[in-house]
Amino acid sequence: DFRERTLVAVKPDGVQRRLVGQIIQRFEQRGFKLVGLKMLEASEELLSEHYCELRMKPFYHGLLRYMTSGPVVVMVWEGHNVVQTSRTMVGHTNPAEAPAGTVRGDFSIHVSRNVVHASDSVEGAQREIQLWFQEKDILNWDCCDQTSTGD
Ligand code: DAT
Ligand code: MG
Repeated sequence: DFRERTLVAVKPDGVQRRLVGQIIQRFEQRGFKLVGLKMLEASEELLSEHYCELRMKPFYHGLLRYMTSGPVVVMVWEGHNVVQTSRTMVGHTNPAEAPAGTVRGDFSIHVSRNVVHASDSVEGAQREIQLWFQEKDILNWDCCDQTSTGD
């Protein structure tokens, strides 16, 4: 499915460490298509929905404090197998177990400051995209090498 979509977010530490450009570059370079992008300070309400499955975890409150500590950059990326490939590109949740070459393996050392989020399933991605984006803010566009200039 070439229209598969996933949600990727640069977390507050990633924004503060000026890693947004490098993270976007990796997804562009791989061949995925950016169809949604915004920067915001996420509310606790939004994050508690986003991380609803983790509500009972001991790190949950720290996670919400971290995720509200500054702006995040949230993106929707589209392309063949984008959910699974993004997870591979992002690397293991715990950066200590993330290989070099992955975002977490290259840019982070601690599980509670792991720089980036990526949806973990196609269904999860759909849920998260609906949560973070309005339909009108996700844009369909065609590549210039596949369309006539018209002039
Ligand atoms: P992922 O972000 O790789 O999908 P997850 O969904 O299991 O991982 O957890 C969401 C975030 O919660 C994760 O990126 C960082 C934080 N987290 C997970 N496990 C943790 C732990 N053992 N200690 C501290 N924070 C943790
Ligand atoms: Mg997750």
